Amino acid sequence: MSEFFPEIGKIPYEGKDSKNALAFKYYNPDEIIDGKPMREHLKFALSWWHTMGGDGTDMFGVGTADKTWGQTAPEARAKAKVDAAFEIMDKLSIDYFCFHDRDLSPEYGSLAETNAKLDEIVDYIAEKMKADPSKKLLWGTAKAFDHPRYMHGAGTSPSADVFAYAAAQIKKAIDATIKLGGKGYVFWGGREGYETLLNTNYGLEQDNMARLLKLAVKYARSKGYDGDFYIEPKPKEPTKHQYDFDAATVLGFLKKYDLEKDFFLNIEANHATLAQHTFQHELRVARENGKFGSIDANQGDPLLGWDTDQFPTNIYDATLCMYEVIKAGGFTNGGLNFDAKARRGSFTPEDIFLSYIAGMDTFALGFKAARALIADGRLDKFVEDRYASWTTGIGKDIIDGKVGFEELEAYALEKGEVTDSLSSGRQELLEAIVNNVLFTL
Ligand code: XLS
Ligand code: CA
Ligand code: CA
Repeated sequence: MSEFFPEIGKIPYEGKDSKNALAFKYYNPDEIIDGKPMREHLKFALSWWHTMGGDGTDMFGVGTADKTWGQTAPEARAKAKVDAAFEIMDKLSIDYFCFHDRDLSPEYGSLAETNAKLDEIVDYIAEKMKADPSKKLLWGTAKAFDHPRYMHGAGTSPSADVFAYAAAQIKKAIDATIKLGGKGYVFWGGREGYETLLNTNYGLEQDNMARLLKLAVKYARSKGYDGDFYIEPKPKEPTKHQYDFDAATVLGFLKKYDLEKDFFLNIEANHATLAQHTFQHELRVARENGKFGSIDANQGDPLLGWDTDQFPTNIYDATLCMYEVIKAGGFTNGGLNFDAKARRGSFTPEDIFLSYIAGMDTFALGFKAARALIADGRLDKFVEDRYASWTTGIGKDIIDGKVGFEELEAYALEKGEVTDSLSSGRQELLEAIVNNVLFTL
């Protein structure tokens, strides 16, 4: 089979002194760290939608990059996409991919025809995976938001017919995920939200969303699926108010509807910042609640209030992200999906590789920096000392449930003013320690 990128070979790891644009400076896939190769710690994934389909189209202009893969007929293009994707993954040493059903194969005249054509592509991918078992599916999902039928939502549509259609589509996407051995299935809100409460039955929409998720779990488990389900929080865009606003909102939803057993969170960096949180905040909320699942690695632009899905190049954020991942015990079923696209002006085939190299090197460096921060120990020690009052005396009694308000009042009356029990939060020192560790790597 002829190559799509004959001018680009397998991207080598050349180390930080290399000036070769088409080489990794920090990502050394086979470097063994704590007994396993870096590729298994990071579990990088290619996003089918941006990489294989995203041509730079935006609200102000047509595409700038050619993502036709040399084919005009949809069936042939879908197959060529598979071949090109496997070539990209291979050349970049990426082991995983993620898809929406309609990224793999578009809609045709009827649902039955669309499903049949999707089956053909899924079979084709399964064959490729059989020939090269190093390529794996990280997660699958359904594009239940782009067609006009989903203009008012899918699971939260006012139309029960639309709900049924979405369920049928998701059923098929779950089948594809299972067939390709995926260990994750993502629900990102899409158009599950509202534009105005004046026309919205908020309570029914939330109940129906939960109904859809329960039906999905029931179906997938009945087919032997033992992977995770993820919800991917996002506060806005496309709707003004997305129901899965942020990690904390989703946790409340999962609890209310008794969905905690099956669902974890897929945290996207750009969605965190749109919710006015840091990426690390969202990861911390997920981890502290035992719900850390997977990551969509990208970054937004602090000057823009929309989802720019840029390739991540911010080492500081990547470091604090990997710090949370390591503290969460690393990835199990999840991984690092590059839900990211090269800028519209970065339109050449080579830019696909250059942007992934930038993102992968950023996370490899972030991983090493996070490990160094933990090994350095100063941050952890500081936090431990800061909360030392909870390990003995009255703090321990509170935690052990040994005291009530009366005892606490007696303690406070006896103790007198307590301002002196506080010590400095030392934020500047801690930020300097992070810099110190980062720049001595
Ligand atoms: C959009 C989301 C989407 C999900 C998958 O903002 O990031 O791409 O990751 O549906
Ligand atoms: Ca995403
Ligand atoms: Ca996004």
